[in-house]
Amino acid sequence: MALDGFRAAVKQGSLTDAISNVQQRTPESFNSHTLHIAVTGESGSGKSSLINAMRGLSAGDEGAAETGMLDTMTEPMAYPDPVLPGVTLWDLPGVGTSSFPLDSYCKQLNLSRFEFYIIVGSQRFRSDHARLACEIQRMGKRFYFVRSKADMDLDASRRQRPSSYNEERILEQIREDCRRGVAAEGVGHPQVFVVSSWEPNRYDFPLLRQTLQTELPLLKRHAFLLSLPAVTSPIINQKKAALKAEIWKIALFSCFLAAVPVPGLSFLGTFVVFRKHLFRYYSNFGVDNRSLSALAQQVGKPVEELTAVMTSLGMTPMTALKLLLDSVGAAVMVREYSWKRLPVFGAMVSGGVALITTYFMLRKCLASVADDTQRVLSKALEAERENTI
Ligand SMILES: Nc1nc2c(ncn2[C@@H]2O[C@H](COP(=O)(O)OP(=O)(O)OP(=O)(O)O)[C@@H](O)[C@H]2O)c(=O)[nH]1
Ligand SMILES: [Mg+2]
Repeated sequence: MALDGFRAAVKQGSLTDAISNVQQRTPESFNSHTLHIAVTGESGSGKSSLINAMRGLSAGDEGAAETGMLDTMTEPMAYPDPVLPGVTLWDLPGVGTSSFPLDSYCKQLNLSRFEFYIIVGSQRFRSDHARLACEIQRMGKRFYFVRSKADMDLDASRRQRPSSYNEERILEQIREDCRRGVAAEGVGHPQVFVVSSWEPNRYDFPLLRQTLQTELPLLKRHAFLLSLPAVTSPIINQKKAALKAEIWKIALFSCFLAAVPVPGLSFLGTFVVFRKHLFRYYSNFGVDNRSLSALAQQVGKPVEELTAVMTSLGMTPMTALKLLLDSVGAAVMVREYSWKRLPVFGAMVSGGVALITTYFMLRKCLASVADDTQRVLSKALEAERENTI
């Protein structure tokens, strides 16, 4: 997917243009992107059978995923969806086995590399599912919860209470149990489907396929937005490196200014230089007040939500003033005290302090403005994701 316009806007420090570039993309522009869907869940819950059913295959057919009572799977296996364009279904080992205990499951399988998830459960909603749902939420990603083996539940109910048997009521009870379980993890409107992979024409199986098909362009856009922070990071680092390379020149200027024998000039000069460059960094990266307001408006969020992630705001000129008072103040005292007796020594001390203070403070500022830019962009993209679905 062409990202030149987006990259150029970030490089120029125009975050609003970068977000406009994203907003202007039509759903069709994501068609070429392959959505990687991880089918995960407890061991033996019917993940592989679900993938086979989604691909119109039965266990044992050529190219079908391995199913059975034994958990032998160690590596995720990829299966292209034959109907949905640009969809790869990944059959994952079950969670909570001796090879894949819950605590290390996400890390072992590098779960974050997938873009969308289907959590498959075959019994009551369990804590393993809750943990998986939480982890997926934490990554800013989405999932469907599929409750499999509905045929077994219905069968059991028919045998136990044949007189009061009501298929739709039982299915709704199962859906409700799953929804409650997922919602308890803070997921607003969990999408729950009750299916039987043995009967792909019944229960919620057709709805699952239909929903996936309908939401596909949005899910692909969501995945695209999630991939952007990784694209912006090297651009911001490059900008940071370029600005960092010139800090020593600015520091040298402060040093000369500090050596001039005018009382207070050292302090004032360093402060003015610092203030000028701090504001320059803000506008260079596109996180000055005006740009932030425009960006917030563009993504439909209050500006406070964007500024909340910025740590460099603690480095206002006033705080810098305080810092400078502490560090440069000492040098000024030395210089002013020793000026008459040891003028060269005085000038060297105040110049040296101004050089070191300016150099390290500007480096620190630059690093935090660059980090803030990455965080603000991620926040703006997160807002865009919320606007997507
Ligand atoms: N009755 C019924 N049995 C099912 C259904 N789906 C899967 N099974 C059975 O459940 C068992 C496990 O199914 P798999 O698809 O291998 O489950 P899995 O989640 O891939 O298992 P692991 O990969 O070992 O974690 C198999 O014996 C399947 O035949 C279903 O919808 N209904
Ligand atoms: Mg399997």
